[in-house]
Amino acid sequence: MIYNDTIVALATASGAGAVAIIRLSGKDAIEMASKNFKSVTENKTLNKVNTHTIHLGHIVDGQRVIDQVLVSVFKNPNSYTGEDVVEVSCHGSVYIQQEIIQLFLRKGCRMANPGEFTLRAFLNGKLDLSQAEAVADLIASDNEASHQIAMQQMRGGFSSEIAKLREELLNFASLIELELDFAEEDVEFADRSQFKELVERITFVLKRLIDSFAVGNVIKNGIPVAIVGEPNVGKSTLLNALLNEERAIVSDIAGTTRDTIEDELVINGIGFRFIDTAGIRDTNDVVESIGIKKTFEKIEQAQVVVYLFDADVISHDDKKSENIIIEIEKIKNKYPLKPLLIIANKTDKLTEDKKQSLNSILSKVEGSQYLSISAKSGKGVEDLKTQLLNFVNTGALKNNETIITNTRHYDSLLKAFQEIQKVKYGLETGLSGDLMAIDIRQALYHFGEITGEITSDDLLGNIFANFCIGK
Ligand SMILES: Nc1nc2c(ncn2[C@@H]2O[C@H](COP(=O)(O)OP(=O)(O)OP(=O)(O)O)[C@@H](O)[C@H]2O)c(=O)[nH]1
Ligand SMILES: [Mg+2]
Repeated sequence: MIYNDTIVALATASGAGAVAIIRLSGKDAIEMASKNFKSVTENKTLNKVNTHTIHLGHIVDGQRVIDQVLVSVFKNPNSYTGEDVVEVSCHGSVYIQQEIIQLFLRKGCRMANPGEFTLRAFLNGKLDLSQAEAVADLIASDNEASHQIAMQQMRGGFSSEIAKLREELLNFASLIELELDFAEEDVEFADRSQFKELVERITFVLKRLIDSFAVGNVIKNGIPVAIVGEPNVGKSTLLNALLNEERAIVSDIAGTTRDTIEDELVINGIGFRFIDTAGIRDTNDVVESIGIKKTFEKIEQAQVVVYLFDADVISHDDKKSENIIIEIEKIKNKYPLKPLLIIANKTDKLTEDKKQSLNSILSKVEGSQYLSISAKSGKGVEDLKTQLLNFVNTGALKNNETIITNTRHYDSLLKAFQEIQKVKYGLETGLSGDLMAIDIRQALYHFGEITGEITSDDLLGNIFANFCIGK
């Protein structure tokens, strides 16, 4: 699929800026730019310059000078798209950007579709599909962790891991298929013990990649942390303290927060999404009870639960403190696998003897991690952030292992894994070569889906539609 037309788009963000870049790609890119460019150096035309050079001059439309610009020329195949590419750096006024783009459209360029430059790069073999997808992730990355993962994927760490396994598997598939041609002679070209070893290795790698999706997914989307507890204990105050802004309304009226409020915060390069919820209690207020129902839904969706209680109330009210302990046990029973952090708030109000009784209450919530803070003064909020980081398994990230963040890859890996399990079973049970070859081909198919050896127009359309125009 080689394109005949030349595309144009603004490569920089829309709106006014110091400089804007307009990018052209396609077989007429250099010729078109050349016809509308007047170099400051006499007798210089763009269609005669060397590749990877930059030229000062003016974009002109007949006699009319539109702007003074710098033009970069990249000749195929050594460009981002693999085609001839011209980048015009102009002054960043929206008017100038539009004038230059309109000019090239009049001269026969077509407006690029979203992601079309990267699509062409993929079709010309400049990057594989998972690398192309990483370009979009890289542009979307807004913290250290998601940046690191996208960067690694774009540089081909993941692709080469998959490609290597695919190639080894392909070798065996060929050998087994060769055996089929010599069926009468009963020969074995494919060494079964070596093949078994390969299948084990592939299983191991696939499992690691599939498991990494749990981490990758939360890193990409932010780790959801639900802040829950009875009304008036200071949940909204804590959200504000974490974000360092007055995000949620705080008041001493119980039931202030009725809907859930969410906001993001990056802690040490990892994105967290904090969810302030309506206080949990039995209520007859219809609106509030809807909010409480939502609270449980939010716990369900959260990766970490922060349970807040009012240390001041607890330390002088035995009945209340008993209730709190029951409440905590309830959450633990309902969500046994969810990391739970218990927080005593309003410790600024505590006198020395109340602190004693608080400690004895906290010792009853055994097996849970707890912290004492004052959301109002901010005391202990930094410790809370440290605790939250401890909950996140960032081991894989630190070790620079490949982490899957893309649902499409996850899907293909799962399917490849299932097929490989069939192959493994076939090997153990001495399945005939022709049947085994079918399973291997299936596994190969799913590997190929990831890197783009196997694609369909629908799939490509879906992937690149999510890009911005100009990339
Ligand atoms: N002294 C003290 N007061 C606090 C602290 N945290 C919150 N408060 C006060 O407690 C009251 C309730 O705070 P909110 O943050 O609205 O409580 P909430 O848990 O969001 O309450 P609901 O939304 O009704 O469930 C407010 O008057 C806060 O100023 C604290 O650490 N120390
Ligand atoms: Mg609130």
